[in-house]
Amino acid sequence: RALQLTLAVIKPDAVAHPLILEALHQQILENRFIIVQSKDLVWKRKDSEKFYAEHSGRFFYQRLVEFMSSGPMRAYILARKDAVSYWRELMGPTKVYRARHVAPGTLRAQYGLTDTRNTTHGSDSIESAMREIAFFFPEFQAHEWIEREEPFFRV
Ligand code: YYY
Ligand code: MG
Repeated sequence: RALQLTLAVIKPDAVAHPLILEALHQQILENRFIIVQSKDLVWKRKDSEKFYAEHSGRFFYQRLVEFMSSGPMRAYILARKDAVSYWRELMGPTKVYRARHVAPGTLRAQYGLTDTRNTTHGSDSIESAMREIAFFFPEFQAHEWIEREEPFFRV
């Protein structure tokens, strides 16, 4: 399909700094994503554990779970041509020091603080996007939205 949805999240480290939050939001607009829905929210530790269950047992899991439930974040359902891979490209590599070396213009390279406090999340596949959108926006009917909007979409 030409039109794709992805889940993007501005993590607590970036939301805590108004200018960085603003810069990231601006990047979404400049890269011609459609903001389908967005909301500010705070996770309980349980939400954090559930969302990152695939990483349980990894050495960084505890610090990740703690960080992601440490303060407000902003979640977006974004639509665009190739939304999933386009947003991942824009974010850059997971680890900020690596990002600064291999992809200096990316969001994580520019604004990331550490490998954990790395500013943003993005779904890594269409399947993850559907699951993660449902996690953050349980009322949203993703497939219906695409069916309805795609005929009007021009790349
Ligand atoms: O999908 P992405 O966020 O780029 O990376 P993942 O490998 O899925 O890891 C999820 C999340 O875990 C990452 O964004 C920060 C955190 N993390 C960490 O704190 N330390 C690491 N060495 C690797 C990942
Ligand atoms: Mg991931």
